[in-house]
Amino acid sequence: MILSQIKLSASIMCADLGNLREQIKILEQGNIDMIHFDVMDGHFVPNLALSPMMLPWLKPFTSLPFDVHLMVKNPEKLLDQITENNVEFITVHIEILPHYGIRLLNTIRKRGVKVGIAINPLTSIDNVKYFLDYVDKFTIMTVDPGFAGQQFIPSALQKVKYLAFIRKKKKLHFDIEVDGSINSNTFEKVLNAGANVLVLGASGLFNKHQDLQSAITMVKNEIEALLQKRKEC
Ligand code: S6P
Ligand code: MG
Repeated sequence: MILSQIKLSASIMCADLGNLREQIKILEQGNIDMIHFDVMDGHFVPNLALSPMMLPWLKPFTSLPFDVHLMVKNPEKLLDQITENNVEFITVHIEILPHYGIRLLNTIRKRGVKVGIAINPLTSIDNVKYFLDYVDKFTIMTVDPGFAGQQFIPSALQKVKYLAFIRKKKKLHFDIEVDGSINSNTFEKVLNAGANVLVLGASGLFNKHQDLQSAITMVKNEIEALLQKRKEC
């Protein structure tokens, strides 16, 4: 399976929230690679989403790794509550980092958690150069953070390409993730640009008209076919 080069991360803010444990079981049985757990504070983004309070109700019931995507102004206030649940990744936004960035990233890493940095559509990619040695994953936001169901922003592809270029040039190993409107219409674009982690949300996986199991199979077949096509070119 060439699909193993690509990791699929399920954005459970878009799942059936009344049956979250069951939904996560299905994701696990379908060999999805990661749970993407969106936290919003109503300040960094004009919306509220999942809370770290939910982690003890979910994390112990699955072996899937969790990536907590913090769309909040003050991530340090939530660190204890998140890391005591043994999550694998914490992803913070580059837009809040200038104030205390390296200290925050080091604190996350010291707690045995991998570090991700997310970059908004209107934020320049230039500053990533300061973070290359501290990061396990960059997340290029392909929509404005805060809401599901938005339109893909094509200019984000340039950022993915740039990261793929730097990673190769400097022989680094960070993951390049894309988050926002990742679905049948955009898989090929983001894969060709160099993304290797796809966040699947409302449009890519948790389609209300299809059961989750069939959606997983469909997505995997689609991506496998795209990778196969690319290999043959
Ligand atoms: C957006 C959030 C994302 C969403 C995902 C929704 O603020 O960070 O992780 O959950 O984008 O999926 P879709 O397909 O509706 O964009
Ligand atoms: Mg997200």
